[in-house]
Amino acid sequence: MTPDQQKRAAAARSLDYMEDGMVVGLGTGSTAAHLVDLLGEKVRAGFRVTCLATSEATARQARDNGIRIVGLDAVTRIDLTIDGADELDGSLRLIKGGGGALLREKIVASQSERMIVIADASKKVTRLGAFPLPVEVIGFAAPALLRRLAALGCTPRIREDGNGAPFHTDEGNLIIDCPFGAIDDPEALAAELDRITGIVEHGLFIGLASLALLGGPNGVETVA
Ligand code: ABF
Repeated sequence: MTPDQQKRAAAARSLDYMEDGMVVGLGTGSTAAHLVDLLGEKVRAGFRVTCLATSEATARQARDNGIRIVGLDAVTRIDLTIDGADELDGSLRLIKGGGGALLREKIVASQSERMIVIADASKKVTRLGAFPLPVEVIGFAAPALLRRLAALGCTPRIREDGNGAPFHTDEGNLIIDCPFGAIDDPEALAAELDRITGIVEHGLFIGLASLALLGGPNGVETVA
């Protein structure tokens, strides 16, 4: 199986956790795109689900697939969120935000009764940090935050779009990518980042996911 087929297999397995009538958060990224595609098939066959999207891209894809997308004003609970990840460790701590949607992803995940991660098996690591940690910041604060983040032990860079201009998130903020190499204490780093004014949110997702479905060469592995 190719990595893309492994992602699709993980996405397909996650549908087993979705029940008729649920309110579901839909993630962002290529693995989540498989999920939206597969869910669309079920919805067109009569499955009923109400969804929140974690990005404009996912919202568009879902609507194109006939999936009902609502905002947080329309629901009082989210039963389940299914989303991808850039890295996850054995304790289900995640790095997310490579796709630039970490803020809405974390808002939706933190409002959810349950979060399931779907990914190909290459995303599982023993130690988080090889993937540069995305940090979403207010543009005005970015120059000062580059210095603050460098002092934490990385060489931070403002993310660019494909044309060499700063990349803007769906909320109009900037992303600073922080290659830490290896993060010894993810909880401590998350707490440190939470304290810095001007940082809107960061890509360390800790205590949010309760299950990961990882597509690999021998099928889908479950990490709980
Ligand atoms: C989103 O998409 C992100 O938080 C993460 O950055 C990325 C994972 O992408 P993919 O599924 O394409 O590997 O879930």
